[in-house]
Amino acid sequence: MRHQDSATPPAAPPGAAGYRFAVIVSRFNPSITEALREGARAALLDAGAAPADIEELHVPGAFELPQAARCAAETGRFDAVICLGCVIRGATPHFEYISSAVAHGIMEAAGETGVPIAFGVLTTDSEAQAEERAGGGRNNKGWEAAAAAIEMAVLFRKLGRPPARASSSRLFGFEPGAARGHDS
Ligand code: INI
Repeated sequence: MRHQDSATPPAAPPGAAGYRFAVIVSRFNPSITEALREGARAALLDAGAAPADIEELHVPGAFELPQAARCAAETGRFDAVICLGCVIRGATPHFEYISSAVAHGIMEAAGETGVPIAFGVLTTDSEAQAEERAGGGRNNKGWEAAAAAIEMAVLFRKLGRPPARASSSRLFGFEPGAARGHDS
C-alpha cells in the first residue's frame, strides 16, 4: 500500500499557533528551493503559525542543511526545524554521497537534539522532476515537510516537551559574554 498519493498529500494539521519554526533553505538550485520555501511558509501560515514565529535561514547547499539544522535546534528557540533543498542526479556526479549525507545528517541531528527536523529535500533525476515536486498548493515538498514538522511539534509537546523560548538574545542557552566570565 502506498503511504500517500503524490497528487493528494495529507492536509497540514491545524494548530501551529504558538509554535516556533526554523525554515532552513539551501541556495543550490535556487528557483526550486525558493518554491519549496514558499510552499513551507504557506503550510505554516495556513495552519495558524504567526509570521513572527517563522524564521527563515539560508545555507549554500544541501550538504550544509544538517549542520545548520543542528545549530538552530540547539538554540532552544524552535519547536521544529524544516530543511529544504534540491539535489539533482543529472547535474551531480556525487549525487548519492550528498543525498545520503543529508538524509543521515538530518536524522542524526533530530535524534541528538530532540527537536523534530523535517526532510524537505528533493532528490530527483532531472530538473523537470524537481519542478513537478515544487509546484503550487500541496504538490510541493516544502509544504509536505512543513506539515510533517507541525505534526511532530504538536506530538512532542503532547508528550511533555516544553515550548521553545521566544528570546532571540539567548543563543545556545547562555547570554552573550557568559562564556568569557561576564555576568550580564
Ligand atoms: N548542493 C545541492 O543542494 N544540490 C546539488 O545538486 C548540488 N550539486 O549538484 O553538487 C549541491 N552541491 C553543493 C553541496 O551541497 C555543498 O554546498 C558543497 O559541497 C560545499 O560543502
